[in-house]
Amino acid sequence: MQPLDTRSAVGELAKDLGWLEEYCRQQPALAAHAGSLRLASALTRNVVGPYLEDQPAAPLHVAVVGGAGAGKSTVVNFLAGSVVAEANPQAGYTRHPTAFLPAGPAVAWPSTGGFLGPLQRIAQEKPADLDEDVYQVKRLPPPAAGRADPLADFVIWDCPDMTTWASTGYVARLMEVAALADVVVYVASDERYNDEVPTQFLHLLVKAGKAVVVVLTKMREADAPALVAHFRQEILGRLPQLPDGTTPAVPVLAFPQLPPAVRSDPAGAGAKLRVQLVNQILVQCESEVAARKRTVANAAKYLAAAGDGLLDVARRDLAEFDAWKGAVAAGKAEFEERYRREFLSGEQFRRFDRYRERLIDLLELPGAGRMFGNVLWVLRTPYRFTRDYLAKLVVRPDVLNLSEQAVLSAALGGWLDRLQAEALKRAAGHPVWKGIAHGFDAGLATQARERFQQEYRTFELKETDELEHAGQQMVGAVENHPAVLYTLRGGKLAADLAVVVGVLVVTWPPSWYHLLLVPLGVSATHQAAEVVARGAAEAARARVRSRRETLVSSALTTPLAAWLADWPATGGSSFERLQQVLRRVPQTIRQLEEKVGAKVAVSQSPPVAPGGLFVGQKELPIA
Ligand SMILES: Nc1nc2c(ncn2[C@@H]2O[C@H](COP(=O)(O)OP(=O)(O)O)[C@@H](O)[C@H]2O)c(=O)[nH]1
Ligand SMILES: [Mg+2]
Repeated sequence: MQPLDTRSAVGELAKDLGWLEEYCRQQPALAAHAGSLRLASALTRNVVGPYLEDQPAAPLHVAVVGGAGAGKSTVVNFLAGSVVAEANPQAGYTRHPTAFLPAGPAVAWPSTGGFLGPLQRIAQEKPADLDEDVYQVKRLPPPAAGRADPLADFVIWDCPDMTTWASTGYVARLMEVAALADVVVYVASDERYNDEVPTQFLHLLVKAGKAVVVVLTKMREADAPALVAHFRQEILGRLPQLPDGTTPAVPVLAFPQLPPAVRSDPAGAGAKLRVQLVNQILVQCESEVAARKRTVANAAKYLAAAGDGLLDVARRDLAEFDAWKGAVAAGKAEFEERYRREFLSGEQFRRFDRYRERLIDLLELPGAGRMFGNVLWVLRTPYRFTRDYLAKLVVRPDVLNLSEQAVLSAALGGWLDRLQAEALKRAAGHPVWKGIAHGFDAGLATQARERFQQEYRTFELKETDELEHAGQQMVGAVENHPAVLYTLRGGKLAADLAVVVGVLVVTWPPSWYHLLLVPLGVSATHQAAEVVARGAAEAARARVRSRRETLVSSALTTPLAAWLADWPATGGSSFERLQQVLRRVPQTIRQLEEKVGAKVAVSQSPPVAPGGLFVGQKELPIA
């Protein structure tokens, strides 16, 4: 794979996961799922992408996360060694992440597309409650003379609170930074250490293979060991296994109630705690390259393992969409069947009789022949009377055939009622159906009827056209083909003459009653011509019926069914997109996982930079 392929694979995966995230956000019940989708796309963009594009490992990232008022900003200050983050008693105060860069040479930021998603870097200092898709960057003051900064190669992130999955804004921002992190410091206070949402978030981070350090805050000093033990058992005890089957080791530190003097002087009065915390981070990061490699490898493993679960919603929704489409299609078939049964089968298309009569007229001789024809016409008078009399006896009065429009609108009513009933029945089972049931409450059926009405107008024009066309075609087949016309006329004339001559020859010399055979004979030839014309009319009628069936389907039911089927998917193309996402995401994840695996394997033993990054820094001098 060329670098460009990597880039487009990363971009595509991130885009697909991002689309699915947006899609899930439309269903409030899926907020947490949307959050994990955001984490997945952010892992792709912020970790996998830069690694595969050979971005340098430095700086590593530490993200401080946790519930509202847990003490995150306070912990950030301990990591930084000075009071740099706004600690604020107001819950939910921090709305966007802030990155604290180490003092010293400028820190290189990855230059890959999609890094940190929509988050824009803001240059000016802003209060932490600015609720926009931004992140702030602040530079740490240089450490006091004679002291080294133990986290000189780390960016420390202060993050928005994790209190609810329902926020689209700051949860997404939090996920961007959490995904980026090589080490996550999870902060929980003694009174809220087992809150559900932060705990779910913690579990998610561990599943994603993040190195996590837990800091428990604000307990009484004497209660610290018990709380730590309790937390290990209750919260960490329920941690899921890692993708490789092991249970993650998560160190837990206690930051008991700190007097303001300690909080305001983390490098001095608070140094003991600071050393413990920094050491926990450093032991997770043997070297930059190794730490980043672990972050990336775990991210790829997580994506591969979680990919299926991440797509669950899509798969389920697609199945429900398919069920809805099935119901729409079944309704369409029923509609068409009803139209066939209640209208088409009984419809005579009377207009056709006119064309049939014209066809028979065409067979009459023009010009001088008309005289002969008139004679025959007179001769056939008794036949005509008898025929019309018999026809009256035989033909049943027209069965009351419902008008086409009445049948269509009844069939439409049936179709919509059935769909509504189905939606109501299944509404409790799945949001797709619930949405449809709501739609019916809000006038979906009326909308459908209006659309149908519009389509019906076009249909009406087309059906009149088609009927005329079929009739004219039938007559035209004779009228416009002189050869056919003269053959038929000639044939009929020949038959009539043959009858007359035949009667005369056979009965010569004819007596008056023999002559009666002449009108009988010419009536018979005429009857034969009528039978043929009737047959032609019937064939044309059958063609019109089948054409009409096609027309109902193409002009009325197919467009309406398409509209109904797509209705639950706002925008109209969600089915296709869901299908595409389902097909593409597992493939792309596999490709990227392979690529990460190969790259990690190649650089298995990285040379440690001279004067290794953390050498001699594992133990901080306690002031
Ligand atoms: N009494 C006491 N207050 C603390 C301690 N740690 C943090 N606080 C206060 O708790 C509030 C929330 O802390 P902060 O670090 O801003 O939490 P965040 O919302 O998670 O960033 C602030 O008013 C802090 O001053 C502590 O150990 N003891
Ligand atoms: Mg804070």
